[in-house]
This record gives sequence, structure tokens and C-alpha cells, in this order.
Amino acid sequence: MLTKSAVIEKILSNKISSIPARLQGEGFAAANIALSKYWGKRDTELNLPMTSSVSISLAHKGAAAEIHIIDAKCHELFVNGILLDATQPHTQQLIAFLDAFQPTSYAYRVKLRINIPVAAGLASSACIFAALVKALDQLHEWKLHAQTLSILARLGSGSAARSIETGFVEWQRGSRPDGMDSYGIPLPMEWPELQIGLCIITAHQKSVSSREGMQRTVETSPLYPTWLQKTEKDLIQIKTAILEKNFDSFGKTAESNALALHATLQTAWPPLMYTQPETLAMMQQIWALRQAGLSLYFTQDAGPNLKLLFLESDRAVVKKAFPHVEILCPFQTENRYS
Ligand code: 2P0
Repeated sequence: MLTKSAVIEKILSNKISSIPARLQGEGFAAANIALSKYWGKRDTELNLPMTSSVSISLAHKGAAAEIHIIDAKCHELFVNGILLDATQPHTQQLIAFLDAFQPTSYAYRVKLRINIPVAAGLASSACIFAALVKALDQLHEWKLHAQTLSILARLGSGSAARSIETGFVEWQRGSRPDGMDSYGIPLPMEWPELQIGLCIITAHQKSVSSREGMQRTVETSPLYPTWLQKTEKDLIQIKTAILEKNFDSFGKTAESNALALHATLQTAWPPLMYTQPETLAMMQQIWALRQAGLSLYFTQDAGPNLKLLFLESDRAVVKKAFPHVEILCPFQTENRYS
């Protein structure tokens, strides 16, 4: 099994120098929400997925990274102005990632500004690792192609492969053992009327990480093999629905994909239940509204929060039913509703 460092060395081969080209690098990456999900790895070291997945990026919601070189032995990481505790697993994961880039005679000071809750199933790790990679690329003037940046981001966190680009992004599973064909590519389709509603039920950190949860599911859920077959079909169906702007097929497939994912979680052992009573109450409200004729769907990731999927024409009705929803328009640059 190849290590992260070996892949990074392969990519950067002659680009790593003892002194970075600049004193500071910056990068922003939008969070992304999977419509057909990534759940399960064929290589746990390189975060190579069992299946391809497709996502939508969340416009201005994401992470901005600023990286400076410091004359120190250890990296310093700040999130929204607060120094991270180096003993925490999340911090250690970030430190190990930075270490893999082999800074020798210096360390990095990383300042992250994040405008979504961290580790609550809102794809925070995806945008953090993607923003880090963009900032490192600028700092060192590597000038890497987006696909290569996506490969590097994936080494930090699988779903980060989908946060280098914006809009609809497909993360191709790939088949190579070194993962050089497993990266995110933007789909050339836009859907300006598409709206995403963020419903924050809780912003608390989840007790079981996605990393641990997906491994447990792969190893113990009797439904996992069925999930693999379903998600491959769902991906094709979602891409077709995007192409044809068939919103009901799009929403139905995304919602069904999320529910199937949670069925595998609940049948893992020990069971994994990210759904809270409030999550379920909101699902029932969505289903009742749909029964009454509203084209409203949801998706759910590894947390209790739901993301609503609907079209601009239904915005007022959705806002009335869910007054606390934050509405994002992935394809409208000004984000006038946010
Ligand atoms: C996704 N999730 O496709 C799925 C759906 C959560 C539910 O990717 O171990 O943080 O770092 O590769 O990327 C969350 O998992 O996991 C995730 P690692 P990651 O968005």
C-alpha cells in the first residue's frame, strides 16, 4: 500500500525546494454536498473510494486558508482566530497532512476562516483540506493543475477531492492503486434555479467521525453490498436529471441515496444513528409538503442536519415552512438570498 508521502513526492518530485517561493499563500474552497454519496474506501491510506460520487458546491460557504512560513519546529493552526489544541484528533489529522509536504527547516502557521459549523456533517473537512492545498500551491508556486490539487486534497479527506472545483463536481473513483485517476472534475452543467436550504438542527461535533463510521459500515453492514450497486445507478440518474433539468428525478434520487446510506449506517454494528428526533420530524414535514404537491427533497450526510433541495419558484413556500433555513443559490454569484 502506497503512503500519502509517497504520492505527494511523486506529484511534487522536482518542485519541493528547501525554501518556499513566497512568505504567504492563500486559498478559498467552497464546501460541497454530495447528491450521490461517497461512503467506503478501497484504500484507507489514500482515501480512494469504492464508488464515484457527485456533489454540488455551496457558493460562499466554505474555508479560506492563509499559510505563512514560521521559524519553528511545530505547525500552528488557528480556526476563526482560535489556536487549535494539538492534542485533539482533528488537529492531529491536519498536522499530519501538513507534515506530509515535508517542510524541513520551517513550519507552517495556518489561519483558517470557516463559515460553516465544523464536524457536524456539513462537509467542513472537505473545504478545509481543499483550501489548504490551494494555499500551499500558491505559497510554493507549484502551479498545479486542478486535477492534481484535487488528488492532494483527497489525501487529507476524501470528499475534499470535490471541493477544488465549483458547481456540480464528479469525483471519479478511478482504478489505479496510486489514485492518480481518482479526482474531482466539474460537470459542464449549470442550474441557476437550484436552491439549497441548510437546516442546522445542531452544530455540535459528531461523536463518530465519518472516517470511523464508513469503515465500520463497510466491515459490518449487511446492506453495504446493495448500497454499492444502488449508488452507481443513482450517480448516472442524477447526472441525467441534471442534464435534462428534471428536478423531481434529481431530488428523488438524491433523497433516496441519502436514506439508503443511512440504512447501511443503522445496520452497521455497533449501529450508527446520526438522525435525531428533530431530523425525523423535519423529514416528515418535508414528506407531508411533498404529498401536498411541493417539489421539495432533502439530503443528509454524516450528521443530524438536513439540506433541502428545491427550485427558486418554491423559495417563498420553503422559507415559510422552515423559517430558520439558510438558502444558498450555488449558481448565482451574488448569493442575494444568503
Ligand atoms: C460524502 N460524506 O459523499 C459523504 C456522505 C459524509 C456522508 O464524504 O475519511 O470527511 O476524510 O475521506 O470525506 C464525509 O467523509 O471522510 C463524507 P474521509 P470524509 O460527502
